[in-house]
Amino acid sequence: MDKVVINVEGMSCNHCENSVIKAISGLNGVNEVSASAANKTVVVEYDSTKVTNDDIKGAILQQGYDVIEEKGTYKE
Ligand SMILES: [Cu+2]
Repeated sequence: MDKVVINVEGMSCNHCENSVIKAISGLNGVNEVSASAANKTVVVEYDSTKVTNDDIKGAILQQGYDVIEEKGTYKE
């Protein structure tokens, strides 16, 4: 399982966190998602053979939030 931390701009409350979590959870291959408006981060645990970072970023952008940078990917 791979894990990525993504810096996301624009999340301001619980509702924002939930929309991002819901969008990413809907992608095939995503195992676990957490989002923090306070930290401006989204952490995703996923299977890289099924879903890519670009797919995940796309889901965030589609919700109307900006992806600032990918802080790092690592295997778990
Ligand atoms: Cu919000």
